[in-house]
Amino acid sequence: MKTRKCMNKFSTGALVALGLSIDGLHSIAEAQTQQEGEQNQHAAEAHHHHAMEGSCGMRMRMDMNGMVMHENKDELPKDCDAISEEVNIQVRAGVKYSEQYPGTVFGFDQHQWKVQPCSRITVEFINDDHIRHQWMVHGLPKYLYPRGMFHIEANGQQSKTGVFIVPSSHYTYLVHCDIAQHMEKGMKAQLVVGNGRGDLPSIPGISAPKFVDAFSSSHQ
Ligand SMILES: [Cu+2]
Repeated sequence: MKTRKCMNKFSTGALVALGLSIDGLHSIAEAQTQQEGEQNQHAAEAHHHHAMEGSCGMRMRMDMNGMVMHENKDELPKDCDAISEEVNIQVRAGVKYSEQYPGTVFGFDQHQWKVQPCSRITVEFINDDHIRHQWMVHGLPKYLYPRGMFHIEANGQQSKTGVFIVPSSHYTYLVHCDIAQHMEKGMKAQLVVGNGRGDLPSIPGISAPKFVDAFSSSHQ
């Protein structure tokens, strides 16, 4: 299937390449602005620019604000008879949210969300920094979400909104930013569906790290 083949390209490393593509969109847009007033001889480039938005099929859309990947607004997980509840989540990302958690540099303004099984979740992801951040969920059923992932990425000081539906199982899903070192430095959270399945380690404000740093402040 063409769409799936396209999706499979988006490994973690490819996201960096995607970032470059987003930068590319900016430069194309700037180029188009400069060309305004000229004759329409650059229509081909305009068309090219348009084609880059959402060029990987219906499961991914991208523009200069960021992207949403593997969105699912209406396909029910097979273990759900209906949508149980509509959940709206607003998440902010930025270095300022790390301040209250020693040892972190990046952060979300919340690190845990609790929802009912089979809920449909609309996530508005707002990036307060000047760098890219992501809100990425792992462990979703792969027949609905390629590689079990739902992913929103917001470019610097932009926001992006996406929708997905969780299955009926009680489970604790990892949510993080996959940009290098952002999770390790605090951008780690959990989505608890139903009763969940225990807290994940190293969630700021929620759980202790699995392997605690053995630093000592005293000199001996
Ligand atoms: Cu980040």
